[in-house]
Amino acid sequence: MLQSQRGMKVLVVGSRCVGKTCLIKQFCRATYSDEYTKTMGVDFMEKVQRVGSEDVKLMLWDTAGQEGFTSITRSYYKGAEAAVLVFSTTDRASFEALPAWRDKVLDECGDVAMALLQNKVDLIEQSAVSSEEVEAMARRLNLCLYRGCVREDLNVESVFTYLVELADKKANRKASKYVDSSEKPENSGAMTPRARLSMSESIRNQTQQKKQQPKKDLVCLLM
Ligand SMILES: Nc1nc2c(ncn2[C@@H]2O[C@H](COP(=O)(O)OP(=O)(O)OP(=O)(O)O)[C@@H](O)[C@H]2O)c(=O)[nH]1
Ligand SMILES: [Mg+2]
Repeated sequence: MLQSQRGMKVLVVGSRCVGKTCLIKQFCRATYSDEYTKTMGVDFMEKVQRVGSEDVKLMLWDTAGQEGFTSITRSYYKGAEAAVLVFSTTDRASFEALPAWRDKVLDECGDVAMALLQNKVDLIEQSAVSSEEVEAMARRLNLCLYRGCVREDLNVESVFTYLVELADKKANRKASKYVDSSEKPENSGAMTPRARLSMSESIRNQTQQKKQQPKKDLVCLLM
């Protein structure tokens, strides 16, 4: 029997020349080039990724960092369930722009799964930001930080796997809230068996999620 495959739209955002297009090409096609061709407008690629026991079709949306966060159209962000915020080790401005990119995603998509990717760690000798600053930024934005290198394919797949798992957790949390509010019988102290079942499932999910949730101020540093 044919099973429908789950799709997930993931945004790749960040300033110009930080490696967004390379990241997507490395992940989807296992190719990399040192040549820089700036992205014009918006582009996207797909990849089916196994996460746990499920295949998820990731649709990775790429855009021109040069356009900045003001001019990018709403349609680019519409329906996204996750976003990776990329900056470059050698470009301080791309690091300082992170809060604005995070706010743009929040404004357009709401509280979707997000992660920070510090790219080009192969150029750490020419770093424009200290590791303390980067960790402080991740803490401030309350986002998981990946230090990666698209060129060497370091932490490319893991950042996307993390995002899918986080997006799932967020979706489960939303679903359990919905079940809670819709299944409780109105004007009655008694509960239907279905409502009771949903309720206990919801409580079980929430307890499990609490156990899995990192502490608020925790920065996951993944090398
Ligand atoms: N040293 C090094 N260079 C990288 C790495 N990742 C990407 N680059 C280089 O950085 C430059 C910019 O990469 P792109 O992927 O085109 O950057 P972008 O963020 O898509 O840029 P825009 O499309 O202008 O927004 C290219 O010359 C890449 O080869 C990396 O991990 N290490
Ligand atoms: Mg690009």
